[in-house]
Amino acid sequence: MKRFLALLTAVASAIGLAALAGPPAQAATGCKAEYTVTSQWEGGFQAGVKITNLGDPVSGWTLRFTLPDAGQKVAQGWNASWSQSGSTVSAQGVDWNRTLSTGASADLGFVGSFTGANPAPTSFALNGVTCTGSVTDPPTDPPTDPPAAGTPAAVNGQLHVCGVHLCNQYDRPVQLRGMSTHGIQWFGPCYSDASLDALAQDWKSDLLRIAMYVQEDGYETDPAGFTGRVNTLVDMAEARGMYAVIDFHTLTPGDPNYNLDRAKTFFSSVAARNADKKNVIYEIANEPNGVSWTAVKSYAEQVIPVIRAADPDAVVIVGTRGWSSLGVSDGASESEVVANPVNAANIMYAFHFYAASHKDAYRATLSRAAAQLPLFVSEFGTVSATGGGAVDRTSSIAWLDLLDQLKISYANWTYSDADEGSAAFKPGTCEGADYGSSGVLTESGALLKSRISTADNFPTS
Ligand code: IDC
Repeated sequence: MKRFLALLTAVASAIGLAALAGPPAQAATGCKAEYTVTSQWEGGFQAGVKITNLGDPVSGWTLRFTLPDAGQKVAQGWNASWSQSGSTVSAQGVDWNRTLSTGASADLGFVGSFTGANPAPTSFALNGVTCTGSVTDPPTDPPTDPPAAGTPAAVNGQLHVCGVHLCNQYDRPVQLRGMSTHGIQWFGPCYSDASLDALAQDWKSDLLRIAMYVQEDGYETDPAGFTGRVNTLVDMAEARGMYAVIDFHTLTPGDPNYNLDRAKTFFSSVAARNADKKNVIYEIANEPNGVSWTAVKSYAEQVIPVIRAADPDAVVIVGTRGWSSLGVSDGASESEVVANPVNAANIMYAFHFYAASHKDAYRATLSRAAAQLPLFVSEFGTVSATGGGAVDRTSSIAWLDLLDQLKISYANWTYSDADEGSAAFKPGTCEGADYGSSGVLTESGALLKSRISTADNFPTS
């Protein structure tokens, strides 16, 4: 009877919902599974599985995974009802862990036997959704190499948003000036000790933006590998006293919700790992395009809580509609953001431009919007929006002067030797170790280096 009543209530509330709000929106899904063999002996082992729900809350779940070797068998488990069919193992949540809110974890385990090898299981799925979080031993504490005294990250410390500005540890507005990587899947050799030494010491850059493409042979092809590479670059920036902007470089498709589960998985991991560092800024979606502001806002309001759960005090940059043009490139304007801001604190909005394509109308938008919204120019180019063509010197200087005047932080596309006008180095530079001499710079690189390397004069009280 009790069960019948519960069923009736469920049916009634489903009908109620449908009648009130139309078909329910598809629930967000996503998960991370961490598998650890805690002990192993002749023919037997004990393993723990930590499962983290990165999607919407669930009130019941089944975890499935595959044991790769035919001789591997689950004998007895705990904190779930366990069963095995062929190589597929199922673990169903029990009374005390059946409900998992967003970001919540359940720890399960089992004792098993094996005959040949005992490889880690593969393809974890929670309620049928593959857990794209890495399947590894729990992460060890990251190395910390606190920035040396006098460097931008040491002087300014933990940043936060104050009014429409980015403020330092003395609650005073600061402007960070620096460079963006190109896609790290393509230009890995450009981000070496030598090149980052040049960026920190010769360029006196305040920040490195780490552009981790999600598609185009990026994150989606190797989540664990790209997460590790980003973390290494965060450490390399920290060791040189630079801020690191972790850019989840969505571009095509333009709707960031396409990558919602990946974003939750990625950011829960990098935010937990880097929570104690003071040099990290999270950029959750590079350039939304072909999508409404309400869709972008909805994405932001699902990803930001995942970051905050692990790293409560970091600044988060939210991409805007129309390739982060605050909507201008889609015929809209900043007013849709002002009227309907993301419901989260300590955030800034991205504004991107390419100086040869985007001129007075875009500068007017930035000037207007800067009075109402905290803005961060997390990407801009001196050339056309294709990333190529000639440097538009006049427009670039007008932009840089405006950003300085408004104290808006920026990262220039790109600190790389790509064969395109926006790159700072001539093609082939990253095959060598010389990033310092003037002969390796392009016109864009020379202009940016001259602008970025001037004294910062950050307030210290
Ligand atoms: C461009 C790169 C180019 C690459 C292309 C597609 O410069 O080498 O082939 O992406 O991946 C953006 C994007 C940024 C673009 C850049 C120039 O954020 O990924 O890089 N751009 O087109 N928005 C406006 C311009």
